[in-house]
Amino acid sequence: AGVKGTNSERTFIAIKPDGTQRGLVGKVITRFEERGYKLVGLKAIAPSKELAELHYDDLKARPFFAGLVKYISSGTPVIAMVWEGKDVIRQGRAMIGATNPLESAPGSIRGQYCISVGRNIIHGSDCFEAAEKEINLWFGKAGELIDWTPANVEWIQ
Ligand code: 3AN
Repeated sequence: AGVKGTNSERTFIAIKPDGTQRGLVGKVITRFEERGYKLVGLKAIAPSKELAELHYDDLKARPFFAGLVKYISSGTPVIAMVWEGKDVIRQGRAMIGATNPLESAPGSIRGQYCISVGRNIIHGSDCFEAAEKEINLWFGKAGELIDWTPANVEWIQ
């Protein structure tokens, strides 16, 4: 997940099947770009059941787990991304908003686009360890992430 606490910190962000179906991919990407973050990995993937189960491994005891895995591995593309920049893990979570739409602030992504906890359009790593695990899980193959320097970086970081 890059280097924690530096400008090269990285997080895993995914637009879930409902976000893709609702045509919210561009809006989500725009928010991260405009905030000042750098896109270092991006792919559309229809996750297998196994990948969905590994991704939500820590929720396997929860009653909604089977339904969650079915929804993530439904065949509709998940837009998997890695974003890089200062405090991107915590800022990403703040931009996404609370899990429960009743608690997600109106200006956040979920606060603007979601009304249901089970269909909350986007995922973001919740800590450095989760980011490491998730980036490795979704972008584990060599060459899938690209290091590059945006022209305007000194204005942002
Ligand atoms: P977050 O996505 O904000 O990190 P988690 O990790 O607690 O939240 O939950 C992961 C995903 O599981 C949520 N994004 C949502 O899709 C689903 N989920 C969480 N709580 C519920 C619930 N009570 N009922 C149905 N689905 C849920």
